[in-house]
Amino acid sequence: AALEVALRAGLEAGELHLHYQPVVDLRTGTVTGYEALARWDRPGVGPVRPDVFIAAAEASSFVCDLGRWVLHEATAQAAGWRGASIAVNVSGRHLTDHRVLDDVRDALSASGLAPALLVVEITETVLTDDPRAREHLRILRAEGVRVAIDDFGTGFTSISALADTPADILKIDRSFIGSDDPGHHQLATLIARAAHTFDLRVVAEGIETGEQLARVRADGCEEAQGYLFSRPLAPEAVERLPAQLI
Ligand code: G
Ligand code: G
Ligand code: MN
Ligand code: NA
Repeated sequence: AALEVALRAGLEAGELHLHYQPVVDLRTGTVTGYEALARWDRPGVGPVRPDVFIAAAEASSFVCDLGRWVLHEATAQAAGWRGASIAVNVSGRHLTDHRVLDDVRDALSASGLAPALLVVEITETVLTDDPRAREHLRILRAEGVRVAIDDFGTGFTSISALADTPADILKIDRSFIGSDDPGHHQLATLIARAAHTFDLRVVAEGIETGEQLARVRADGCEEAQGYLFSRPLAPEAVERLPAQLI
C-alpha cells in the first residue's frame, strides 16, 4: 500500500511519463505506430519497474486513474505523429470498470485522434475472467477502436477461443521469439497460423536478432517490435527516428 500511496502522489506531481516503442511493418520496414509504456522515475529512488508499479496500482481502482492518464497522454502525443497508431496497455481491472468506455472516448475527443489509430492492448486472461471485459471490447470496436491480445501464448487460452475473441491483432509473446528451443519456434508458427485463420493481424514481440526477424517473417507476421528496431523511446527521440527501420 505504501507504494500505491507514493504512486498516487507521483502521478499528481508529474513524476510519470510515457516511452514509445515503434511497431514495424515487416513488408515495408516502416514504422506503423508505437506502443506506449509507462515510466516512473521516483525522486530519490530512481526508476521503478512498470510491472512493479502497475501491480501496485491494480490493488485498487487507482489503476483506472492511472489508465485514464495513460490514455490521455498517449493519444495527445500520437495525434501529433500524423497517421501513426498508438497502442495502450489497459489493465484488466480498468477494462471491466464501466468508466473505461468514457475514458477512451474522452481521450479520443480531447486529442482528436482517429479511433482506428488507437489500439487497446489487453492480456488473454482478462477475457476469461469477467464477461464485462468482452462487452466493453465489443463496444469499443464498434466505435472503431482496435483491440490487441498482448503476450499471447503465456496464459491458458486455447487456440479455439480465438474464434470468438473480440480482437483485431494478436501479439505473440516475446518468450517464444527469444527462446533457443525449436519447440518454441514451432509454437510461434502455429500461433501465427491460427491467428491468421481468424483474420487477426500478427505482431511478433521482442525481436532482438536478424535470425529472429527472418523466422517471424517466414511465419507471415505482419508487424514486429523489439530492440533490433528500437527500444522504447522518449517522445523527443521518436521524432528523430528514421522512417525506415529495416
Ligand atoms: O515497459 P516494460 O516493457 O518494462 O513493461 C513491463 C510491463 O508493464 C509490460 O507487461 C507492460 O505491458 C506493462 N505496462 C507498461 N506500461 C503500462 C501501462 O501504461 N499500463 C499497463 N496496464 N501496463 C503497462
Ligand atoms: O507485456 P508487454 O508486451 O506490454 O511488455 C512490453 C515489454 O517488453 C516492455 O517492458 C518492453 O521494454 C519490453 N521489450 C520490448 N522489446 C523488447 C526486446 O526486444 N527484448 C526484451 N527483452 N524486452 C523487450
Ligand atoms: Mn503491451
Ligand atoms: Na507483450
